[in-house]
Amino acid sequence: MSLVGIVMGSTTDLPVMEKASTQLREFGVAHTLDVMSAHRNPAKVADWASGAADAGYKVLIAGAGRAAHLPGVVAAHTPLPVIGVPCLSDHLGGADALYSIVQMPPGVPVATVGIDNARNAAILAMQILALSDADLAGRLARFRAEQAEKGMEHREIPAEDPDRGFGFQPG
Ligand code: RP5
Repeated sequence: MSLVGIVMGSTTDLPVMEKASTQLREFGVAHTLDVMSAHRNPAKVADWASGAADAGYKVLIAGAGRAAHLPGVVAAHTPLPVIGVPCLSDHLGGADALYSIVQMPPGVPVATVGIDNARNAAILAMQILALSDADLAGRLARFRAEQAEKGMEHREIPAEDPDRGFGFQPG
């Protein structure tokens, strides 16, 4: 059964939203990918989002660009947590989508990640799933530990070569 439902407003968003799918696949989390637009297929979106909880989904990820109303419309039709991904378009540097998604009025939240950051949406979705899945929580903890290791570097700089430390030139 698919636990995460990924939906996007257009196939234009696919290169971005596929990154969420790749991240979920890496952790073995079953999910679906759908393309449907809040303005071109409004009835389909309402239908999909209304039925998502009964279909077994636990978290939904919705990505869209421009006047990105899809995540908010999805959130309006489901009690499930919805994570919005603002997708970059050729106008306004993605700020249009970011503001549209993050500025949901109080009462119907959409957890919003950064522009084009579908990978973070997948990680956040898995963190939500991990609240009731100890095995997934363990894998996420290992993932965090690996990142911590990659984020640090230690270099031994011999006294006779004091310039060779992260490109830092002592002044
Ligand atoms: C939005 O408009 C979509 O989410 C997409 O990011 C953008 C452009 O869609 P297309 O006109 O390329 O289908 O609805």
